[in-house]
Amino acid sequence: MDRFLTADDLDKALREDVRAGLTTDPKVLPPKWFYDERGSALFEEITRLPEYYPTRREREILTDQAAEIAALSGAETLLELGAGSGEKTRLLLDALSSAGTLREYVPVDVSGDFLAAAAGQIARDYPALTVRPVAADYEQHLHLLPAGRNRLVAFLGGTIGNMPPAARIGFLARLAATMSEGDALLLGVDLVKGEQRLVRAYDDAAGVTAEFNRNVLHVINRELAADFVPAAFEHVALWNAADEWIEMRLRSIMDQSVRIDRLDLEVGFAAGEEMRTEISAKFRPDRLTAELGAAGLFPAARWTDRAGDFSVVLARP
Ligand code: AVJ
Repeated sequence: MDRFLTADDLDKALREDVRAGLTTDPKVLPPKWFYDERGSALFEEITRLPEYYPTRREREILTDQAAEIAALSGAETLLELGAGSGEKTRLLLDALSSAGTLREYVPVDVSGDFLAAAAGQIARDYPALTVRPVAADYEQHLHLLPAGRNRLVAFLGGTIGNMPPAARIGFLARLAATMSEGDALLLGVDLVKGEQRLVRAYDDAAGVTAEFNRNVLHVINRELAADFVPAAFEHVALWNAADEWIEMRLRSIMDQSVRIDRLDLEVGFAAGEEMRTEISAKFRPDRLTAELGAAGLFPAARWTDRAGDFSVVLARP
């Protein structure tokens, strides 16, 4: 496995993010730290909730369109950013294998351990494929990913919505800079829709998303020897209409002070104080086309599910 990111790098990044985020006003934590083993399991549970439609809608699109995606891309390499647990991956691998062009699968993820396990399983199930996992942060290491002809870069799930607009535009431009003629980006984005459905998707009745949100506090407790009491924070999900994104926050239910030993830091929270833990931007097709175009990427095809909730775009440099 190629490793551009070690456990030490991750540890340092977490320390920097937590120190910076808890010493600024308003406080903020980046969403990438949700996903330890428990957080990843909670996210899997979210994808099966009745309120959380994006995963089902994207699966519908990929199921219906995989053969066309394969034909249009003619991909020899599937490079997957933020390699998930594999269901969407398999839809694409099956279609690209049937099309006869695919040789190589490159899953990219920050978690080396998770990646090794997932890649091993894919390698067993697709013996004709070269599987080459890369432990990397796609916000930092795009230029280090393996080059090749006719690559399909898949960035699915709507995860691009976690980046604030400036970061997103930088990311797309850096990605475009690594792409050549014959390469394509397969991008999944959630679409703007009525506020109620959006908020419910991020504030489910069973409270799984609330637990997922608070999981970042468990991660900080374990990794940085902190003493957050997760139950002393309540889950908040709101639609920011001006920016067209969902925000998740953690609201302190009382005046409290938290000690983060490994940072030698003491942080106070006022009762009612809110700390932002995630944005999940929702897109309008025209705005997405404009953003892609600004990065030098041009949609060759776009699909939506039958309900019009989610969109997958195939874009080329
Ligand atoms: C995995 C980033 C696409 O933003 O919808 C789910 C994460 N957060 N519920 C999203 C998430 C709360 C999810 N992504």
